[in-house]
Amino acid sequence: MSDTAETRYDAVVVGAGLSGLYMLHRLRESGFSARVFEAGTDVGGTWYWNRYPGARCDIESMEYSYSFDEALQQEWEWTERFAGQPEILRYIEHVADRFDLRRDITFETRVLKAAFDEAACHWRIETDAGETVEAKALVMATGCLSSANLPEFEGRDSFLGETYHTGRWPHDHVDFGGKRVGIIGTGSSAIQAIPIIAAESEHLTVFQRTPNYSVPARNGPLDPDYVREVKAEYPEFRVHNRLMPAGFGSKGLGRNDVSALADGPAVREARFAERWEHGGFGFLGAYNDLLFNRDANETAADFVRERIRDTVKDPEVAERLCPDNVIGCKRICLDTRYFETYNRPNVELLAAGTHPIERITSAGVMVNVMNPETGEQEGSREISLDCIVFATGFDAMTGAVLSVDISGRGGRTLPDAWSAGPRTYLGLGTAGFPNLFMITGPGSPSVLTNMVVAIEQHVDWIGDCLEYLRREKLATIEATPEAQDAWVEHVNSVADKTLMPTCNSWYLGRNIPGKPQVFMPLIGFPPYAEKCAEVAANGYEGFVLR
Ligand code: N01
Repeated sequence: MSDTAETRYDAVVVGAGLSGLYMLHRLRESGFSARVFEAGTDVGGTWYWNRYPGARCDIESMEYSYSFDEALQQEWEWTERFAGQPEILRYIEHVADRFDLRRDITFETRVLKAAFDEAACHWRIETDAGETVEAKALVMATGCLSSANLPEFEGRDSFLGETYHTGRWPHDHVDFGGKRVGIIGTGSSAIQAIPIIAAESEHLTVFQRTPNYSVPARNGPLDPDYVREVKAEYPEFRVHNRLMPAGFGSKGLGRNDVSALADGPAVREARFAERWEHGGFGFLGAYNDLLFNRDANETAADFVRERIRDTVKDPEVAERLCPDNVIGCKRICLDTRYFETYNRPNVELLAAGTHPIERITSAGVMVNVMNPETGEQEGSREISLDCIVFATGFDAMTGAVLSVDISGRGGRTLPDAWSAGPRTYLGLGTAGFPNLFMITGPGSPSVLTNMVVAIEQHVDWIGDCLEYLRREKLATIEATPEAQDAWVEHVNSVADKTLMPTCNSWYLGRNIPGKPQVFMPLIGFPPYAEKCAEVAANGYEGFVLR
């Protein structure tokens, strides 16, 4: 085993997205040696891979950015209320340049394997470039939505046309002009891509398994007065956002702290309409019980269904687009003229109720044609296509972590430790895997929070923890099984008080056949951040330090 400065690091970080980049910066600031491995050719993570037409953030740009450096947040000029992918990527590249981060990042290199060496108390990490390095700490900055889900449709690989996955979009421009395009899926990615692909292509067929709720983003140029106002007190603005349940929105419409059932229909309609016009996630803040009470939830769901019926001219198509599940139990989508797109003559919606996908053929997609009254199959129809876009989402929250062959104490593998679903303490560590840290791991608020806020809180916690180990001359930190069991229980009990576990969402792993079904993110950022701070202040309570 080599012991050179080049191959031993205080920390190895996997991933150079928003979390890996800030982790590297923080490690350097604390005087640690660090190396980052990144599969892509450059920085950006989510915003590097998801270049599909229309890709845009659903958190406002003044909030979806780093707060750790005042000069950075003052100098960067966002142009739109919700930034598009190219602008976010430019921002991340700017951060990489500004803090000279690339020199410690090895691009186009995947970490294949990481094994904890108990005798030496370090991780041994192997890459697909044939390199092996050692590190005291291993930080998985692999993102929550980065392992693309490409379902095993029968005949998938026989299709002779072009295929794309929204989460693995090519870097070169994809020209849909004059082409017949099919898109599978109607989640956030599809809802953003569909209006643009419809406008560019000759014909677009949308294959919808489950209709989704979407509210208008109302994106537009940022108001310079608003930018000035935020920048005049950026640090305070960040503090206020961190105190919001999901880490954003302190200058928004806020949450109306009454039950939806306390207002009569006319007042309720006006409240929902105000938020619908305002645009963005604030819609679900119209009342305080929309995610807790089924009847309250139904009032918001009804409002959105009515807007779909107002917008889509063909009543049958409108009905196919109306979801009947709980609004907000899947991540709500933000759109720009999504439902309007179904009024175009070159767009067809095939819903699984009447036209489920049977298989993919060399020429397109074969659907079964079902009788809507009897549910009996009446025949099949082949949709001829030049391109298929898979907007089929991700193996969320665990997919990327588990794609690395990680083994901890006694050679136990992570897939074995997580065979019944992910088990973590605070979403930061997992029992049996010393000095393994996850940024925005399962069991932390992560995807239910403004991701940049969640990332900064985790990176700072990990940075402080590594400084503590160094100061106290400790070799390892590891979650205790008891603290972990109690934490998993806590995450589930918080979710069970809400309507969020009630549908087939990726929060529960239900989008991936065979994946254990566990509600993975923790609801509520501020109490979580407080708990993490308390754990650290109490000498890392719930962890064993050796
Ligand atoms: O993925 P999804 P996504 N046969 O899993 C369908 C974030 N994000 O990439 O609902 C047929 O939501 C699936 O159908 P169903 C955001 O957090 C943010 O769109 O499972 N269909 C669904 O319609 C988001 O939630 C932004 O029945 C199949 C779709 O594919 C998350 O990323 C933008 C299928 C997948 O939807 C994921 O969004 C984009 C099958 N076998 C993404 N398998 C913004 O910031 C799956 N589907 C705005």
